[in-house]
Amino acid sequence: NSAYQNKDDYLIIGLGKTGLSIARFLTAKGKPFSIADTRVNPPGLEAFRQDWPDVSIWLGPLDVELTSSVSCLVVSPGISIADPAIEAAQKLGVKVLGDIELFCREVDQPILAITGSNAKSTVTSLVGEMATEAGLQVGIGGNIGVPVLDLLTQAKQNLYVLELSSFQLETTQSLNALGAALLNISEDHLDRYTGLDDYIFAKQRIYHRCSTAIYNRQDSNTLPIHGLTAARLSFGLNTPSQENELGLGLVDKQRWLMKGEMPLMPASEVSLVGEHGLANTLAAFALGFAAKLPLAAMRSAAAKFKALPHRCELVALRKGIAFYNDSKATNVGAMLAAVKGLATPEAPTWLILGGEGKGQDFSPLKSALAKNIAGVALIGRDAAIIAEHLPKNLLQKNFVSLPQAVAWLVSQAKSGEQILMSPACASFDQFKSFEERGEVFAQCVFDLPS
Ligand code: UMA
Ligand code: ADP
Repeated sequence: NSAYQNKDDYLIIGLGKTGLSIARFLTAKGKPFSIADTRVNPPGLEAFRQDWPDVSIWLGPLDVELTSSVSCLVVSPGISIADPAIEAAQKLGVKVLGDIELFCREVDQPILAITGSNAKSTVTSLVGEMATEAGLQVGIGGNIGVPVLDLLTQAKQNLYVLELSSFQLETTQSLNALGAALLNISEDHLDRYTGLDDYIFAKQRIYHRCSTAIYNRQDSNTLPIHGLTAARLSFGLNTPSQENELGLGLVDKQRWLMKGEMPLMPASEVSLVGEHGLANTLAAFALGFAAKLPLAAMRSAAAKFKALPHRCELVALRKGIAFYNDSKATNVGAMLAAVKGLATPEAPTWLILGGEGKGQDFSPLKSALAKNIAGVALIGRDAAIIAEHLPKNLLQKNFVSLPQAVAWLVSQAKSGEQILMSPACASFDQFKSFEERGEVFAQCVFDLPS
């Protein structure tokens, strides 16, 4: 661990995707750096050693002598800035920032920024398509999977659309977004926060010095507490009562997306499914208005947009049964939105729930699943915990594997009904990732006799 004695300007913390992108950025800038990771064998280690054979690497628990030996720590989102060695260095005057901060200091182009407990990737991609449709060169990145500093190596963009996690926002001071949206708040990541308020406070940082703050008027936790001088736009599924509200209204007895009294597009033409799909589309419109995108471009993108894989994605219709893959619903909030959005008296829904429950509170299931749910197949480690919170007379059964659960549901469901996998849990107890869980589900559906 030769990094111990280093006098370099920057110490990158984290040898994952973000850490590697920071190393590339600092190299291009000619800034000296070293790198650390609390893990003994982080994923980016080999790649790093190959590209930077002479840069010192610190592996294992952080140490204050290391973190205070530099003038600046650039911290990856996976590691908490509450780590004692990071906190202590900060108290000694070492600057602590993240890749988003470095990016914001570097670009002059406007930024649209999106955070929330759920629907971030969907809204980010849809806004990106709206701007592309408007003829802009758009850079899309952040928590969605492309480290923001890697966007700087692409051709010059006119606009950046960034998905930001609470972790990324904690280390960002200079976002100054043209439009900043906090979509919704539900319990998540509480292992990294002292409580829900602390998590909300981190999310609220998105509004800092923004030009337009975009919030969900049906979720009071999203109401801006920063950026109070910013213009405001709100979205919600109720009818807008003023010009800076987006919502739903009636035009010739048809439901339309509206901004104040201005009709935007018929709800029936929106491609995202469910009521939550309409909410997400309204949020994307609000961001588009903040960037002054032409209405026609926003409308056309909202009509054409294809659901991202594993997000309430219609896999197939078989024997009149619609199969939805919502494997990305790794928390209760996401699952409740999917159920509320898709299950109706006309389309009773069979649900697949379960996996790694992350200690979440499942008590909201009792009332939320009391209507429009035909039955539940439970899978995974925390199936028994979830079972305790299901409505008493709801048909339910436990399965050791996802394919067995699908087979049972297929034997139960009738034409006109839906089968929705929206597990409300992480997948790691049975699968490599939520993507793999979604693929297994889709394969079961494709394997059904047509
Ligand atoms: N880790 C350590 N020690 C370290 C550094 C990291 O144990 O010193 C662990 C973390 O606990 C984490 C893992 O390593 O489990 C990855 O952390 P990282 O910061 O190296 O992650 P990256 O590979 O750089 O990916 C990050 C985001 N990951 C996290 O915030 C955990 C990616 O979001 C993001 O796409 C990427 O940067 C580009 O911006 C993923 C994510 O899960 C999708 N995000 C969370 C979410 O959406 O719920 C917030
Ligand atoms: P994120 O990037 O925030 O994880 P995604 O767009 O990947 O968001 O969607 C994740 C999950 O959130 C999906 O499974 C979907 O069912 C759920 N979801 C979609 N829209 C909403 C919404 N408006 N409110 C709550 N949950 C939602």
